[in-house]
Amino acid sequence: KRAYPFHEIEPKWQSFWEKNRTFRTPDEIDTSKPKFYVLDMFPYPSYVCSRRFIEVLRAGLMVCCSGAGLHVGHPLGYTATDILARLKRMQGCNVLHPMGWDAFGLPAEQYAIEVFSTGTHPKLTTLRNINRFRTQLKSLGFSYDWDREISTIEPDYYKWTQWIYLQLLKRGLAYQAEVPVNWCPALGTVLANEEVVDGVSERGGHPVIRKPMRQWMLKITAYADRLLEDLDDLDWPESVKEMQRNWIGRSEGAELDFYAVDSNGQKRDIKITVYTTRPDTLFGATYLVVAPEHPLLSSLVSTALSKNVEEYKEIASKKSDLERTELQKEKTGVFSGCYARNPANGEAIPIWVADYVLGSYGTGAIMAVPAHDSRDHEFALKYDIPICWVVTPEEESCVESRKAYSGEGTVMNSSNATSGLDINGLNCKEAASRVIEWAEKTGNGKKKVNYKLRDWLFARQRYWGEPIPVIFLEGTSESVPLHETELPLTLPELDDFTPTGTGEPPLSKAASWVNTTDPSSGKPAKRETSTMPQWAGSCWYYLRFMDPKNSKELVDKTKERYWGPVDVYVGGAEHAVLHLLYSRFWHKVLYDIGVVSTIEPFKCVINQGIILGEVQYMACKDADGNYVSADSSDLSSEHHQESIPEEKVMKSGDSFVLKDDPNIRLIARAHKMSKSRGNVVNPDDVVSEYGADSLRLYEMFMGPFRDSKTWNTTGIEGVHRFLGRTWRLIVGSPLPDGTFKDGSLITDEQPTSEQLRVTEEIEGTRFNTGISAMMEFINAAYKVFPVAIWYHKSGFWLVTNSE
Ligand code: ANZ
Repeated sequence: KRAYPFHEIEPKWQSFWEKNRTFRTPDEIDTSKPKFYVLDMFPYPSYVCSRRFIEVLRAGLMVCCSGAGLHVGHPLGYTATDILARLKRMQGCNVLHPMGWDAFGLPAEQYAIEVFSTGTHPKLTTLRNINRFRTQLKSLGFSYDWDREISTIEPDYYKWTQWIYLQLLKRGLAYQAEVPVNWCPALGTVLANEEVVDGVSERGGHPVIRKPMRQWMLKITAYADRLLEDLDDLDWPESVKEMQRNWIGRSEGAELDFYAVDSNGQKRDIKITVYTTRPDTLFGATYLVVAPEHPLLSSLVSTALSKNVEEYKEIASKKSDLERTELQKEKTGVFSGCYARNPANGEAIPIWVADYVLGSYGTGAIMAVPAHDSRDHEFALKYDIPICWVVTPEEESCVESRKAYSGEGTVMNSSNATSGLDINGLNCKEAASRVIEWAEKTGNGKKKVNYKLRDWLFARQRYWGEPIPVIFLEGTSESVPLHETELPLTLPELDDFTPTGTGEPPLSKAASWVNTTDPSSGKPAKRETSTMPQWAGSCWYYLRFMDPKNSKELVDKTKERYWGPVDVYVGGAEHAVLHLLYSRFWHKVLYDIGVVSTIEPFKCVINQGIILGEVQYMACKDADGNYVSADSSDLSSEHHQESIPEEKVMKSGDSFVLKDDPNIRLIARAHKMSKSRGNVVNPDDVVSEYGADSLRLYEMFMGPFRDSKTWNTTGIEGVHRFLGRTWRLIVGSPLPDGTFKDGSLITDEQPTSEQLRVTEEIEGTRFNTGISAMMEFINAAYKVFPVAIWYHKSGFWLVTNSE
């Protein structure tokens, strides 16, 4: 039996494809044919290093630093899109299936700084990583049109990223503002809210603090409603759409005005406006809370309490928004010494300062209704503030349960002759509209829609990014955009690009680049020294693939109209709110200025599942070294765990046991692949041992494409054998003269039902079941054809099957 010679087959075809540019999509195409644009989220060609990995590299413990590379998660998505691209080509579509590099940004720069000495230019490390990624992708046999390869760090490309920025400026969608930003001292830059997770930087896990700074912002909030509404018609995972909805966070309510009062109950000239989604509970507001960063706070606080409040503000400034708003966290606050008048019933209620209210949301102040909001309830109990029930729950009362009732019901205790407001007996919805109506009539407030979405902080104090095409007239903070003809504004060479630590961007060190003149007035000017954030280049790259070499336009209109939007976009679920929201925003702006013809960039988005490392089996052992079953009731902390190799493990029902002693149940668990666990599978190793097709086929066969799956080496051997059998059935059997010839199994017949089934499964992206169908087919074929049928130029050959 002949071994499947993938070592010969794969390089042969890969170089054939390369030489003949087989998968090239020509510039001029027959546009009467249907199109199919299938895209992978282009990779970030930089290793996102763990701290430990960097330490190991630094200590020289790793002999060779191969740097970046693909992990087995990449080929999962790339194989799926490759299958779709090949299928659609066979079905007669014009297919666009390109690949490129998202190569600017913090991780790439951090990689250059941390792994190599500060003298290594990020461009160097980035280009090297790109070369490695490209070689790996080619060795996997993907059918990309390499003629369309783009990289976000090339001036030809970022010229257009800068051009889009100028359009944003022109439309007032880019502006400068002094805002409290997420400052990361370790990375020496500010970060977007989306880049801060649990109070630390998403990349690297460095602490982040809040600090006011003057920054470029993009007005994504101006598109909040459209970003929300247009989600409905997209063929995207429901979970991603829901994450975007929550991120945009639209809520309807009211802004209500409370006036501060002095100790005699006299109205002072300080108006505190609160945002509430429950105006129906106005009579139940027994205190107000202002955020520690509220601008009116200093004028509210009594001298006796100002030291208290200052200390509290200091502590709060060190916490992240997430920490502050976490429901489980104990609420803290300090009394301001000041009172306000509830406009509905005239009562004076205390004003507190508490960090569970955020300065950046709504108005930064709330009316607290402890009876009907759990945070307020907890706070009121802790600080002994009255609780006033104003909504009767439909079911049993919550008064005894000492819990807030936040549901709907009938309003009570809510009538006052002086204010003229009476909402008793109404249901919550009616009551809410009545309160808004009353507030608008009496000048106490108005209806208000709020969004959680914030404007996008669009500047980084880092070197490795697109320069922002703006200058400042010397001595002023007046910004002047570059003229479009001055683009691209290229990034200057710098020897030392490390962050300065002061917030002053590294580019400020490039004196000859920074100092320039304003072309229209001839006056001296300075360039903006912050760069664009990592996400800029990826916001629009899918458009450039349609027309990658155009030097006159971002994309030719006719080409865009033919190829847009992307039909299938495959990538990781981690991009649900960052990249996928930002690019939708830019796309809509480009739509508004007539650059693109569709309102959405990606018709269908699919998230591939995560590939977990091989299942690891652990046995429990007691202090004397005896195995104890994992389901034993007398397991205690004295027991430790021992890793058991797979060959000593046996399946028993739903669980795993020791082969030698089936009474001993084991713990079986799959973990995320990580260097520290030592369970990382390197795709290069798999390719050299089993071939690219085995890797690809295995990853598609592992399970449903969207689910997370565990790696299993036995599984890859299985599909490798299947490939061998298939090959032997079709091309690998000897001819009568003992030689092997290229050829194909020929039939004039209609497609078999298996063939149709495979097409259906691929179109439904159920690759694993499609492969099962092929396996069934090959098994059946071995039974039906005792011989393999060979076609040769000189006629037909009948060949005895070798199996
Ligand atoms: C009174 C009230 C009574 C509230 C009640 C809720 C329940 P959304 O927009 O859905 O997130 N809130 C307003 N601004 C806030 C801020 N800056 N930081 C923290 N909390 C804030 O929820 C809006 C509700 O969250 C508002 O409605 C307000 O509390 C609180 F029974 O006002 B509510």
